[in-house]
Amino acid sequence: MATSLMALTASSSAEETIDISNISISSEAKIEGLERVTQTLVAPPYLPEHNQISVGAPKIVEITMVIEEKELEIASGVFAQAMTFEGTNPGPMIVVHQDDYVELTLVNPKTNSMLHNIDFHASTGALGGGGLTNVAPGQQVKLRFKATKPGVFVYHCAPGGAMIPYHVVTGMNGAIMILPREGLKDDAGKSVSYDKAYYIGEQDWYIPQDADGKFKRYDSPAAAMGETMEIMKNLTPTHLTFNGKVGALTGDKAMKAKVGETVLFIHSQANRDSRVHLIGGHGDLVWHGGSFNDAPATNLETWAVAGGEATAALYTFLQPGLYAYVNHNLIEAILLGAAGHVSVEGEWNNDLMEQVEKPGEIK
Ligand SMILES: [Cu+2]
Repeated sequence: MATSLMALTASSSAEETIDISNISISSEAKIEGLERVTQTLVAPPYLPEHNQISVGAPKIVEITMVIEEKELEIASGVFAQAMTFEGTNPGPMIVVHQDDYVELTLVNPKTNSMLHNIDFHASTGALGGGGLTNVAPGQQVKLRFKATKPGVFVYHCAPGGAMIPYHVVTGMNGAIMILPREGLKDDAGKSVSYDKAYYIGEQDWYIPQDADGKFKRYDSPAAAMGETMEIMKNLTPTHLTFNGKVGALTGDKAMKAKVGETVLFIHSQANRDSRVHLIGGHGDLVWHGGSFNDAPATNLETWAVAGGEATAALYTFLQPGLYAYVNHNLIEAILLGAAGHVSVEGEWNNDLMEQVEKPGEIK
């Protein structure tokens, strides 16, 4: 096993490493005198502490992410040999403002078995930083990129060859939000803000089954790889999760809001198309493809999330109760797991909806 793993990591590393020794540098980073701040990452669905409108000049935002290969229970009694940023699926949301610099230290502890890296869809430069961040177990690397485009964007591991889809669908992806310096604007260009924000990372999983249909459990990502790849090629996931486990955002783990509160929902899918629907609510403002420079669409019922992108939707809750937040392929939501809940407190408004007669005998 050790030999085949070495071969896999060695070949994937060789394919994707960028040789920058022959590239002449035309412009140095303009970071002289910029304030450095450290962002403490938190586990999804929460976002790190941040200002919606930037304060002062652009900053260098220092972030550390530790890669963790770990077994995750993705549904009751179903286990995946997952690969993660910071131990969670999805990885943590990063939040900065346009023109800030993101300075990421990526750590691959020696307890891991594989080579990893990170490709930021938000960044500009070959392979999104993937070629400059290859780290073997026991190494760390530091990458800085300028956040030039405002929006929400996926980041993911992409260590080369077949390892790219394997690392992405075993959990190694997340998202970054780059806010416009003056904050978000509605379709008419008027400033809007949110009372709270949630990050939902949708993940497709491909878990092999034994002859009796029981989901198999493996000792390491390398041991799981061959059979998992065979299931992956069918393009039919066995499980779809919001935030790493079927039911991670339902019941007492539901997202919470109050009547009158405006909530920003950021949804990412690094590999596969999805379609978000809030049952009982709407997307008041939806930034298609996550681009904050475009005017948001208004009053949508369902919004598409293409594989490899994040989207953002703003909704002000007007009624209390339990809202289901789903991938509106309802087979994927109900049978495979792509569903969460938003539990909303407050007073019911009969003007918007009322049960005029209770269920009773047909008259
Ligand atoms: Cu990886």
